[in-house]
Amino acid sequence: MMEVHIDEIKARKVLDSRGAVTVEVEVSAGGFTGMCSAPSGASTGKTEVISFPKGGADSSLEFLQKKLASKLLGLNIFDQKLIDTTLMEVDGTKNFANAGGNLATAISIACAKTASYLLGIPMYRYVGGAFSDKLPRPMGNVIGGGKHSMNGTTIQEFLVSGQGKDFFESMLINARVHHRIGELLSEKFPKESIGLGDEKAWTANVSDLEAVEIVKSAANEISSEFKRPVLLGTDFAASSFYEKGKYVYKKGVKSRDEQIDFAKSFSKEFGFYYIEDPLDETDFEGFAEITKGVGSKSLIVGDDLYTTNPDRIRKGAKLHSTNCVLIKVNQIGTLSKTAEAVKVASDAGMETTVSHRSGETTDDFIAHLAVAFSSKFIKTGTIGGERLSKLNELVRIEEDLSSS
Ligand code: 2PG
Ligand code: MG
Repeated sequence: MMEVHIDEIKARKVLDSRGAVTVEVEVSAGGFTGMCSAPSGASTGKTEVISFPKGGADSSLEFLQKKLASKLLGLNIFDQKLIDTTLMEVDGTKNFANAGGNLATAISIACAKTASYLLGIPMYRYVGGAFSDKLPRPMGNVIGGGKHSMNGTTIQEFLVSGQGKDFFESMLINARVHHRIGELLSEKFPKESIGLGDEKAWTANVSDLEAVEIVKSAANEISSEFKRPVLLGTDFAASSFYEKGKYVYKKGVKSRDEQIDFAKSFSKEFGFYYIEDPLDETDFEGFAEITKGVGSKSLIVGDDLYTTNPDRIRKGAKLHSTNCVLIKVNQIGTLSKTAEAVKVASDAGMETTVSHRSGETTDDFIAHLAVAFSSKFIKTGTIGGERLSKLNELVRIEEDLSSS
């Protein structure tokens, strides 16, 4: 293995797209510096690592200065596994309670960027290898609610995925569906102002079923205009409205069995291709029931269910809980563990979707990871600078791939 030692690590506080404090890290080795700033979720899974220790980002920075930096300095930048195990060992907890998962994520990714700069290759190729050449399709949030907005739908996300002739056209289709939904909502509510949620999806006082209709009709229109298919998706984020064994919607309550049937109807009746977290994060068996019912037609995706944790994905694979796994680095805290999660999923024949968080930074590392991991989708919004930094980077990657 080539050896170039880490000679400097700097970290600072910056704000994310919600205006919340997060950390940005710079790692230098051999005259090159990689930088990464970590995102944060709002509908976090119970088993994901914690973003910040009790004292917040300041405690993360103090931990870096007092405990972590001395152990990382001098390590070989190309030994990502050793860097990541050092992060875990020095933290000393299972959930990055001392360092904070956001600091760990930012260091881990910054190291991979520095290594790729030293080699003079893009990060997707450093992480994915010589044969990583598959682009994901964009899965973009167009109407949202749940924990991402005030007074929106109970279901957290209604998504679309344009199947354009190239990545640019796919993301343009998603943006056009988003625009069209804005028009449809203002026709429906001429006297009300309509807003955008955390991920820049529309948020309005519509029921979940009204949202289904609006998304379907806008997607159909834009699909005809472009003469390209537009897939429909949803992220229930069901744990966020699960209370004492029931699913509590703004309008009405569903039992577990009713929720399972409702989730299946998204595939069977409404024609949705992508269905994320339709049940509470502990219900591996219920997920399996949905996958058994509609998994041949639709992707059933585990996010809070797995929290990018290889052991939980192994359990889901054994039980056939889902046929797709959502991948978020800061749910598990390191690139090595994330790559292991992807491997477990792929070995079990499951697809992966690399995802943003609702509180994002303009960092584009997930664009590179989606290509490195040959993921089927990248879920990263439709509009908004912090979302477009990833989407536009994929346009550049597509160009890079077609010229190589
Ligand atoms: C999700 C994500 C991203 P958050 O649930 O999939 O859309 O939300 O980052 O709030 O967990
Ligand atoms: Mg989710």
